[in-house]
Amino acid sequence: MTKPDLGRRGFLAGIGASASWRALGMAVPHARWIPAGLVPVVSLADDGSLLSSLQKADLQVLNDRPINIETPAHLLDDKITPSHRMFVRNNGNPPVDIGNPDDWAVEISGEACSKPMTLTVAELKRRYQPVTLQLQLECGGNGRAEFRPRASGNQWTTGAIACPEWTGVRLADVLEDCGVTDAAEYVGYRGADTHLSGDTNKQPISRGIPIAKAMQPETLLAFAMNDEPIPLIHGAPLRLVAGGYPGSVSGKWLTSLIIRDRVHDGAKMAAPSYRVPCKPVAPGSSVAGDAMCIIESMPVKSLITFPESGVTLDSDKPLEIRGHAWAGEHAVERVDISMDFGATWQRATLSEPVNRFAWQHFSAPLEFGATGYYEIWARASVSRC
Ligand SMILES: Nc1nc2c(c(=O)[nH]1)N[C@H]1C(S)=C(S)[C@@H](COP(=O)(O)O)O[C@H]1N2
Ligand SMILES: [Mo]
Repeated sequence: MTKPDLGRRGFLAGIGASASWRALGMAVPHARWIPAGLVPVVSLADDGSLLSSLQKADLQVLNDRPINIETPAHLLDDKITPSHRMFVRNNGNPPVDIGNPDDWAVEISGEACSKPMTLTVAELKRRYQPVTLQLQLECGGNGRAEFRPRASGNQWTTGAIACPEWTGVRLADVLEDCGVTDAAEYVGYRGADTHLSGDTNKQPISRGIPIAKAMQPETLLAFAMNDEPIPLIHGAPLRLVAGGYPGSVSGKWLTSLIIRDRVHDGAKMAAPSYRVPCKPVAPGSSVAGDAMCIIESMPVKSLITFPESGVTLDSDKPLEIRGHAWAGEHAVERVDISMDFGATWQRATLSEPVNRFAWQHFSAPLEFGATGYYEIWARASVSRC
């Protein structure tokens, strides 16, 4: 028998005892072969036990290292997305043990912060007015699976969107206390997740938002989601929520906020990450880094959430279809529905958003004539985007 090539595995002394493996609470018979930096897939659950306890059993796992999970369209039917139906997008390994959530500290500093400070979650809750808003988070890569030619990265279909209710404090209130100066351009974040390589000098992601976005009254340092503490996988105990921007700016497991006097230069800020061509180009064109712009407000989109795609209906009664529409920082003006492959469109009933940056709901009664195969298409539009 040949001896296995150990490679980095030669340095494994003690790895089997690292926090994420210990959190499994059971023996790992082959622990000595665990590669450096590897975390157990199953320990990513909120209680450190099994993946199924994430209660995302109905969702679609796209990747397990790092864990990325999307939501089938018909499971996004709720007006307020329940936590167990929210997609998961991780760039690295989430922290395993956050200790007492109220003692969690976030450091606020940077070139454009004249009074750097460290605040615990308990202090944030005590000092600032709580705000509850419904805010949509959509991964910048949502819909990528339909790109031709294929784009690299997780092949999200339509399910990297959610619109839960968040409770937290306004980032603007906190920034004011840190004496934000006129030089402020950007607010970068750092989180407690670790790089997949196991290299502690590297961060999986450290993005951020322009100062104007940070100052909007809807931009939150959130500690609760749908009236419960934020689940670990979604960034407990404290995350940024900047609705309407790509989800990547809404940093999870926040350990620091850096008030920059320039565009933040953390991990995954440089081109081509989370950028799009500044000017539209033909699919597949290669675009130079300096012609790629940071994604800010996300584009307009709509999603039919009822009925489920692929259903067989045995009734010739009219069917009320429904779904949501959103457009980054903009309100959606109208949604139209077609059941004849786009030849004609009927205007759907569309609700107003409950607050800025919350998705809107549409519905439309459909009459089916002859029995057969139908495709129902939805198209949302905005006046300015
Ligand atoms: N610290 C940290 N924050 C993060 C990420 C991450 O990997 N680490 N992923 C980002 C991305 S790309 C997205 S789309 C959202 C996803 O949030 P969710 O997993 O709660 O749905 O979190 C963002 N915040
Ligand atoms: Mo994302």
